Amino acid sequence: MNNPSPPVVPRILPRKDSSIVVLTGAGISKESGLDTFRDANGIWSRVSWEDVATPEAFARQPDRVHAFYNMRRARTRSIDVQPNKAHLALALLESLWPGQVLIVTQNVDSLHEKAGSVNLIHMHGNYDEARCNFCGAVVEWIEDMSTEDICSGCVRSGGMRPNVVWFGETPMGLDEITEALLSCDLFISIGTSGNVYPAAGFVAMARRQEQTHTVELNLEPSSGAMMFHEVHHGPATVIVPSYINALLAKI
Ligand code: BV8
Repeated sequence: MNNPSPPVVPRILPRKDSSIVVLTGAGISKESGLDTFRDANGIWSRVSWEDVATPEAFARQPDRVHAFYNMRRARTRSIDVQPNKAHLALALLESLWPGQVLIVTQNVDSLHEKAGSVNLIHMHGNYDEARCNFCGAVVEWIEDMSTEDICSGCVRSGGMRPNVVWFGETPMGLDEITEALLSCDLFISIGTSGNVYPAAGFVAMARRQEQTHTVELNLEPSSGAMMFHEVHHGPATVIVPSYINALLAKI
């Protein structure tokens, strides 16, 4: 039995009425069985984002883009992919913390919702939804998608796409996210490499406020690790519950 990891000891404990913004990336879903993007055998090591995650790619080869998202959506819906202790710790924080807790996820899976998180923004969308390129209608989508599918809004086919944000497209919820970042007391970044903007710039935005404390909880230092006041490295299912429990022990 390997030795249990030592508990994470927060360097600064926020006031009980503090507002908290949490940014998550693919690393928080890794221990649920979903691949990250830029790790050694990550998604972008097998397929180029220019071929499957841009509007140009969808216009050029929609079937290939649909196949990419159909495979990932089906993987997420398989029974062995469930929220892990890190997702559950964040849902517990939201339910018990006296102050405001907002989760901003770059992930397009629904594991935060399944863990019980409610105050949640999918800034890169969600592949459990489809959007019509013609009329903009957004509907829940759990099966495979193809160019044959007909929009329930405008009744046209060929326009249905995953409701995700591709490179070069504007992320969702930016006004609400910016407002929360510029007024929060604690910004926590979990499971993201800090390579994709504007999310990678959120720590700098949060630090514009003198009172905001910034924490990175990641398997290893991200590209922006030096921007954080406090960093803890290890698997999310270990360091996130440990950090959250230390916060909740204070209330
Ligand atoms: C925008 C789609 C303007 C959904 C994704 C040149 C051309 C075009 C664009 C640009 C350009 N140069 C810069 C840009 C901007 C571009 C960008 O940043 N490009 C990068 C590559 C340089 N950004 C955009 O285009 C964005 N839009 O800028 O619009 C704008 C801006 C502001 C205001 C108005 C308009 C749109 C970006 C969204 C692109 N869509 N995906 C999907 O298919 O999933 S990006 C993709 O990367 C995912 O969404 C993913 O979430 C995101 C970030 O990746 P991470 O989540 O960080 O995952 P990664 O694998 O990188 O890292 C995982 C981390 O976890 C690692 O650090 C690892 O150590 C850690 N980890 C692993 N295991 C664990 C763990 N941690 C804890 N525990 C573990 N067990």
